[in-house]
Amino acid sequence: MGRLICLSNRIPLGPNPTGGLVVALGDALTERGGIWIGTSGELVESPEPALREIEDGPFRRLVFDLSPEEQANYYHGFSNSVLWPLLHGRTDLLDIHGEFLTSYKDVNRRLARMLAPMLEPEDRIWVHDFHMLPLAYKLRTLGAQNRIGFFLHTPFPTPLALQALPNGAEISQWLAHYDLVGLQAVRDVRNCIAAMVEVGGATELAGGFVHLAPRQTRIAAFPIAIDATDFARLAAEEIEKLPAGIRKPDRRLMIGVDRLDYTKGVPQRFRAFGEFLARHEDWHRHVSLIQISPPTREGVAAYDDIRAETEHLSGQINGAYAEITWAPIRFINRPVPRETLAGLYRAADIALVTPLMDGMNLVAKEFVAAQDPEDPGVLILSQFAGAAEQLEEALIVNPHDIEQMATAMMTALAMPLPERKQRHAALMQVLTRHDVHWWSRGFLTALG
Ligand code: GDG
Repeated sequence: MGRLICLSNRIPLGPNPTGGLVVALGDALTERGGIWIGTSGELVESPEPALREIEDGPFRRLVFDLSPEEQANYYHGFSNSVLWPLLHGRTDLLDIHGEFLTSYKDVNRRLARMLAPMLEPEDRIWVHDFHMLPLAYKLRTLGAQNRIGFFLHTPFPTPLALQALPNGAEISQWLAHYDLVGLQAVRDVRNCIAAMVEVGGATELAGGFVHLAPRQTRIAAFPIAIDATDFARLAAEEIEKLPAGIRKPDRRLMIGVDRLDYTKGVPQRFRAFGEFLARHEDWHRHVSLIQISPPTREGVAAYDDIRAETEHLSGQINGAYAEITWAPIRFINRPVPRETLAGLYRAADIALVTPLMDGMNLVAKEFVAAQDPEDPGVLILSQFAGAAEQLEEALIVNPHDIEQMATAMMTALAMPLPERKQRHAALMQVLTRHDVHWWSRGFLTALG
């Protein structure tokens, strides 16, 4: 069996890399002598046209540098200011410039040229996410015949949204050069096939295949997952280490954890909490919301806007309701260690996972896994998170409907223990049956 070669924009660095993808792919990479390839995180004026080995890890890792111009045009530009909003249906935020697309293609061509000479015929290639959509096309141009799979971590947009992109049809061409395109949810598979047919001129075949001459590609859903058993163990240990005062007998805790991104629906969540407080004066001092939102993609204008909006809203709600012994919202704009996060999930009574659009949303799964099965908290989950297709026993809400979300908060706070236990058991069964190993095995088996 050939090697597994994984590519993603960011790769886990350091001697003991962590993160969901490391758990998912680490075994396969170690067993098959695989390689993980991605950007180094370093900017240099003239990047070397060669991959550089990182020596000190459990599996081989190779990196390449970007230039400041590529960081601006390929990464912040086409990846984060065109593809990210497009894939989440936010065509109003598209920032289209010719030099963004040129740089995006150039970086992918350079990567393909560095990778192609290393390939052996039996190697399988697994490309992750929207930064590298054209990689298979570029590799095929250089003669690569390998099995190449692609997994998109975001949603796939509707054909109509895709038409907002001047090169919308080209996306279908790029996808058609993969043997397998994996998406998070069934809705994404439907959108992708429809877009390839309507915008790209492909033909739909039976069994999830599409034909775009001269190639045939399978499009299928592989909902990404977590190591639920391991996360449950971590949370049970870590709750004991939380600082005193986080849990109070007469105070319930809601939690939100999201990169500070406009797709995550944090303003809508704050408004709903404000609506809840306006409706339920008896709950003042007895419930608070911790919102952990590490900043991300700083320097892209839309991200500066979401930061200003959320700071304004949390300030407004705290200003209206806070008392000397209680503030309704603790809005934390810094990353929190993973262990603390696990303990906080377990300490929380309610998780608010209310994205306007999300590929999967792993926070929803982490919260469920972290709960005490004998006294579990309640998950309030947006219908627009990919996770909603699997986590049907959550309280499913429409994040645009502020009143409905405020009502769901009350329903969650009032939910009797037997119902909480029954919902949690059902959710946990989904997570243990479909864990992260099931996810990576499923994709690699389909690719093979
Ligand atoms: C993309 C897709 C898809 C967050 N804050 C902190 C922290 N986190 C961790 C969470 C979770 C991860 O980051 C976030 O994952 P999500 O899935 O919620 O969202 P994205 O970052 O947007 O990820 C998404 C995912 O890819 C996987 O395919 O589900 O739809 O958008 O693990 O716990 N971790 C730590 N400190 C923080 O402050 N340590």
